[in-house]
Amino acid sequence: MREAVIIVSLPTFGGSGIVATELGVAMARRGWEVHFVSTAPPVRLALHTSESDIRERVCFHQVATQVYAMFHHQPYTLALASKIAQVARRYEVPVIHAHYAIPHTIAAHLAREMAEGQTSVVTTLHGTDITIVGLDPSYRDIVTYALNASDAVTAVSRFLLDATRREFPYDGEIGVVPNFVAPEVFHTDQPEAAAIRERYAPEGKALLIHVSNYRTVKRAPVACEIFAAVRSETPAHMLMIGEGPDRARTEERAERLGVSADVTFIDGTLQLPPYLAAADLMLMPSQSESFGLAALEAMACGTPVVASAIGGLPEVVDDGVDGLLLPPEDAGGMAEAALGLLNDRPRLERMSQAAARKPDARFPREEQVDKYLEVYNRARQ
Ligand code: GMT
Repeated sequence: MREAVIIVSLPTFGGSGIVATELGVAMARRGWEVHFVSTAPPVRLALHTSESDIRERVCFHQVATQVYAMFHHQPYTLALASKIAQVARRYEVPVIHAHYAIPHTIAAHLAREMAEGQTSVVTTLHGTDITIVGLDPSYRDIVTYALNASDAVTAVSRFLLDATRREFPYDGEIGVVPNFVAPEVFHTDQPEAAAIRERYAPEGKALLIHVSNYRTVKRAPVACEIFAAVRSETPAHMLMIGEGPDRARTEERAERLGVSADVTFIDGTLQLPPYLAAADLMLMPSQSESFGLAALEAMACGTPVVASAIGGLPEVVDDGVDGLLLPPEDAGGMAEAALGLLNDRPRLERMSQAAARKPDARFPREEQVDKYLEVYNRARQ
């Protein structure tokens, strides 16, 4: 098979786009021709463009939607399908890999029809496409169609596989390919971390971090509540990193809790790893999380997480070994757990070391890329 793939993903600050980008980069390093199709260049692609393999083998194709006043909502899926079909035809690409079932897989199916070539469609389910958006009555049927018309389907965790089986009439195989991180980017050796610590948490203050795209499911205001409880017992500072719809509400919550002077909000475009490495703990009180890529990124930088025991997080975090898991509604318990660790530095250090080993030991990148390649081969048969 010609070693070329079209990767369709969201360019925004979110896990599915990051995984799609890192997969494309890893495939290009293996000699594949990679075509990203999206509305904007993938967020993390710039981290790798100094490599000649990436510059030569990766191409970004921008989807532009014409804004026409007659439409209340611009038909983005159609523009996306047209662009995928053009790329598939022009470069004779055998595989379209859609990350997130809607609208990406639907656009991929349309593009396949339009391109009239021998193109396979692979769908990777990332989470809310099944657990939240896909369950909405207006989307359930189209997600069911997206699954059944795909040549291969993968999910990022065992949890997501089970949720898909439970909620959707789809009997085909679902391969589990967990998320992974780029080890050359996410690791413990981050020289800028010391200055970040000095700036935000001097004189032995504890430094906590929350990273999210501020959607309701992330419960960012609850992260502030947990922080406020921690700070009432010990000197501490919190970094809230990211952008999204709940950010203003979260800032308001910090103010109401009287901790805004000790909470720094930073947008999501910065170089994340030094901030992760500078922190003692990450707080992730999500209401749902199919995998929790942000937790794995923190762990890779040696920062354990105090997180919700929900969804795919127990597949990522070994409770008591490299992080702590509590029921999502137990914000008080999460605060106590965080305080317990901050007051027991030798235990925190052991957890930090175990966390740093986790991505490579349990989710090595090359192993996950091999799995995706097997899926592409299966989809072609
Ligand atoms: O929820 C997000 O942060 C974004 C969302 C996405 O589709 O971009 O993330 C989902 O996919 C990530 C990558 O596979 C997973 O690590 C996240 O756990 C998952 N989010 C949820 O399930 C809420």
